Amino acid sequence: MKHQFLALIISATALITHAAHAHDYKQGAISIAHPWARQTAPSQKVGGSFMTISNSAKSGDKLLSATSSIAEKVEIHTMTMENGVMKMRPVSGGLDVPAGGRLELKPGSYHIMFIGLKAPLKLGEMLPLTLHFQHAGKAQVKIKVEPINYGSEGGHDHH
Ligand SMILES: [Cu+2]
Repeated sequence: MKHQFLALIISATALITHAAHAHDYKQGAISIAHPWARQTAPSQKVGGSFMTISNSAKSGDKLLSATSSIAEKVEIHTMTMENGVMKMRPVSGGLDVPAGGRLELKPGSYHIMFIGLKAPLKLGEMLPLTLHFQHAGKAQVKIKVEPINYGSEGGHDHH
């Protein structure tokens, strides 16, 4: 009984904390929830960004590409297992955002990759990113820079 009560308090606190720093964007039928990136070391020239993209339309959409002024190049990456090693590579043809469904960009899976960062990503910064959708068009979002261990589940080894 006591444990249940404690669990309730903890999950309520987690909800409030999440709501407090969540930020969401909308473009047509597409919603983008809490786009974020991990802070980077000064010598680090690459970084990844993650978010949840939902589609309230009756037909599917596609995330075709992304652009940002913070890096020389922005790519959409997938991670695959090759000979027991996780490797990432650019996706071809974009990523599906199913009708009434969602696309999750998260560590160890699909992500937006910044190649040739012009400056280190600093904790708390809000950085510009434009997402290009096949049907919804361009969505301008701000990526929030989170701590290095944020959203951690398995390493994301950047080459
Ligand atoms: Cu990558």
